[in-house]
Amino acid sequence: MKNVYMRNVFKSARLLLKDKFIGSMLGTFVGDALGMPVEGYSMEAIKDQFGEIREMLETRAGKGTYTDDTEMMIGTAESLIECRGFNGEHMAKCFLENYHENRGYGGGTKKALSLIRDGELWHKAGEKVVSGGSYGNGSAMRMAPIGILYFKDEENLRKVAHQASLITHAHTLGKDAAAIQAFAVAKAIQGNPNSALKKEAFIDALINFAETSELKTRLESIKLIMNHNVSREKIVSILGHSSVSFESVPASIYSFLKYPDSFEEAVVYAISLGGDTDTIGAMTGAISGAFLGIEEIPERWLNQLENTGKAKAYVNNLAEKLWEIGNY
Ligand code: AR6
Ligand code: MG
Repeated sequence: MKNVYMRNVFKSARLLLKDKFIGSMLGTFVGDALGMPVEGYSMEAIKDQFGEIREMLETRAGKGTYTDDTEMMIGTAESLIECRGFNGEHMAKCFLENYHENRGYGGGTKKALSLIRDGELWHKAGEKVVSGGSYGNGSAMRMAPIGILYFKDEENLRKVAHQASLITHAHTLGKDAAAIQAFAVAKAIQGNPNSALKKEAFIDALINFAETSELKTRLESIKLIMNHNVSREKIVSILGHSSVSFESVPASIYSFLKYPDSFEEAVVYAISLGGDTDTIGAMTGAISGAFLGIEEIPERWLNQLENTGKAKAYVNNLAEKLWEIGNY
């Protein structure tokens, strides 16, 4: 039996839930920071230059630096806490207040936020970014707080995920991917880390939840391949690893399902796929952290997270507040 299981066996269900809330939000942060230095690299380039990414790398911005993924997750949580639930205008305001150009925002998000800054309504800007709205992963990446707060309420979770996505990503695929990512976090929160994850039931729930054929098809592919030895190359050719949401969300779900009992292995694997490594790392970290809890996130990674401004302690605190307002 793994140590993490032994630790959790002696914890009350309520405290384990708190660990899982914190695990999902700090899991996002850790995956984001670990993947950031190799964002945009191919799988081969990562392998040639680093073997695999198992330590926080030094970058110009420092070690353990977070990007837009974590910054927007923080804004999402702040707004849910302050409003005791979803309020689109307020959430958009939080995104704007937290915005730092140098955190590496995607083009669609930048445009939506600048339209809102110039006076556009929070629910209209996302439609004006590109015809039909963006289906980038910029809304799915920030879903941990929604997945954890609404983990018992599937239909509210979907509604809130869609609305929160709409602020920047209005495309049906962007909204569906965001809701699926939030739902994956919710299902992971519901899971008992003291016994092996029921992988079939997990992926079946996600397949049933998906509303678009693009996402349903990829989730069905995951179900077919998840118990077989499939090369990374093949995984990337089947699921994709780019910053479009219907590739990176399935890639993250697959990474979690490949290593459900190890946060470290799941996130290292996610980043090894290359492409949008910080966001695939962040979304894998959100799901894995929600299943296993904060105690299973390697301390050496947590200790290297950037320590200025709204960093580790702040994110930890937001997760605790979400746990408190959920009244579990
Ligand atoms: N039609 C064609 N291509 C699209 C469409 C569309 N409707 N929507 C998105 N794309 P974007 P993000 C493609 O710009 O989601 C940061 O590193 C298009 O190629 O909305 O906010 C974050 O951390 C576009 O460039 O950005 C994320 O990891 C791409 O999807 C990442 O960037 C991304 O959509 C994306 O952030
Ligand atoms: Mg990214």
